[in-house]
Amino acid sequence: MTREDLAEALDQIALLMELKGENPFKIRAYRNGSDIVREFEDDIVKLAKDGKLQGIKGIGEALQDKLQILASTGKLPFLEDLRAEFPEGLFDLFDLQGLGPKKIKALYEELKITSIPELQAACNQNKVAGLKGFGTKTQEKILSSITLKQTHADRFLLGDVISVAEKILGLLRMHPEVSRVAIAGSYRRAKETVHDLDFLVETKEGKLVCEDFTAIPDVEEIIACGETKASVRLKTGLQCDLRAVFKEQFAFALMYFTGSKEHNVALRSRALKQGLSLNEYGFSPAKEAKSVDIPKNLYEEREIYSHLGLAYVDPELRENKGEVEAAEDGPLDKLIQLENLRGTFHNHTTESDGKHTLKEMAEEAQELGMSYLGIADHSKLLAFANGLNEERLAKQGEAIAMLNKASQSFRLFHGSEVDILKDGSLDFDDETLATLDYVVASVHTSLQLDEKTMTKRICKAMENEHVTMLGHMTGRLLLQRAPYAVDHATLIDCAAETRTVIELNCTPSRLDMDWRWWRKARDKGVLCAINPDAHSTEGLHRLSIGVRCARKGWLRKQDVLNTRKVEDVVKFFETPKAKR
Ligand code: DGT
Ligand code: CA
Ligand code: CA
Ligand code: ZN
Repeated sequence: MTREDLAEALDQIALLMELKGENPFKIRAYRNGSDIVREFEDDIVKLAKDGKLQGIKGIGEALQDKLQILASTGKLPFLEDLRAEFPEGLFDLFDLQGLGPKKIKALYEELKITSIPELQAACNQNKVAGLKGFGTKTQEKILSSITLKQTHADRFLLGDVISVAEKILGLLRMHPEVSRVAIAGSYRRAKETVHDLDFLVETKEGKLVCEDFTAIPDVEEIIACGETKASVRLKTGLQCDLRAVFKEQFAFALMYFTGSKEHNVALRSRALKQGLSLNEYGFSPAKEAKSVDIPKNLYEEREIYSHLGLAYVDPELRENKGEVEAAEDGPLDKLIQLENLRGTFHNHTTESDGKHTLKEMAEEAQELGMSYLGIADHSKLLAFANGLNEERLAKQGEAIAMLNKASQSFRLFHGSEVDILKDGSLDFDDETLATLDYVVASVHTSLQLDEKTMTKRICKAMENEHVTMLGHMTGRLLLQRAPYAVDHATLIDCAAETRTVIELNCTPSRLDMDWRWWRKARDKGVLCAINPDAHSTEGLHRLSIGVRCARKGWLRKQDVLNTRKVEDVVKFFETPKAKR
């Protein structure tokens, strides 16, 4: 029983109560409770087990009881009974974008819908639009989110699998018969979503290690287990593959299973030109080749590349998008690293929709070794996110100035995530924007505009002298919501012309602007800001995912604004855009 199990149970209770239409205060108590459990400083699982939850603010008696039962028995009859009141398939509906408990309740009660296929059928028969509170637009939205879910059914966000990947790597590393461990596949290439995790070990005892692999925690199903490979599905649905190889094979297997397939194809055809056949086990003479020396003792990927006459290619670049050609001409440019970042810009506090205060965010940033932190809370248009008006913005500026006065070694920058209105104007006037250190401009409303109108709208915002950077360019929510229609190339050109920075938003479901566009942006001289868009102190830790995406987009240290020293960032902000 983990902390997350406890929190998840409370969340589920809240959801089910909402579905039943119970008292909103009761529901809120469970929601708050799950947040508290997730963030509690001490070992809350142990406290719950020992029945020592009294006195924790926000955890009343009803919650204490349930947490204790769950922590000590691993089961919660109360929750099981609640669940039993509804058909199982109904819970899948919660994964659809834009469907909350109220709507799901209506669908269930009025149309007897209990699963995604039933909902899809009802939409197709135009039955959903007629329900109170729905309409044709909602029906269309439901249909498109079902389609989106179906296309991505078996993919996971990179950011969601990092902790389990690290955990399994750690277990494999500790195995006494294992001498080298790696994770390959799309995970190593830092794809924004992954289908499965591909582990690789060097061992003389493949069968044993495969067997032990099937015994890692949280396995739902053992798909295969043999002499050199094993495959399991975890309870989360994530598949994990293991390959066990000998020392001489390791580098070849790592290269092969890292992929991408397209990169492998390009390497194999190079090998063939040297009379060599290349596969996951090593080099061998190609069929047509008469006599060829087979290189021996290659234990590192670098040595294999070198034998093919290529410089080493970082895994993130292995998509056959020009990296093989670049590696023919000598070492590739050094890609950005997490250690290069000195600060970051787009972050929220309790002043808008963040969970932690200005001070807490600043402390966490310092804890992470940053020398500056930009605050950019929402602007007034986003009332649901508690966006700031001019007055509150000014007050926040004073608070930031105070904190800055108190510290020599750390600097807070005062910014705003200002909304780009439908016509491309901004949610604050120029006079207000001029009081800020910098401005992130983002679209959060009117997402349905056609591509041309949307592109023009965003360009207009970038033309504003005060707009330092463009936030989450396409608004995509990976595996949930399609990007809004924009012309990337035009926006990149516009950013280059107006000297507007483009954000790489590190939220695991965003990773926006997409890695496929960064090399082009970089070559046009557009600067990137790697922004966590943190809504809590925890969110600041996401920078590492952003850096991996930036690397995948071929970005170097000099292409990223937040690698600069604080005094250079100050200078950058103070310089008129045209001269930056
Ligand atoms: P994923 O799992 O869909 O997120 O993407 P990958 O790239 O991890 O794909 P996966 O797990 O099927 O295979 C891992 C790597 O193994 C892949 O990137 C390249 C290599 N590989 C797999 N199947 C083939 C194949 O048929 N031909 C070649 N050349 N390589 C393959
Ligand atoms: Ca994979
Ligand atoms: Ca695989
Ligand atoms: Zn935003």
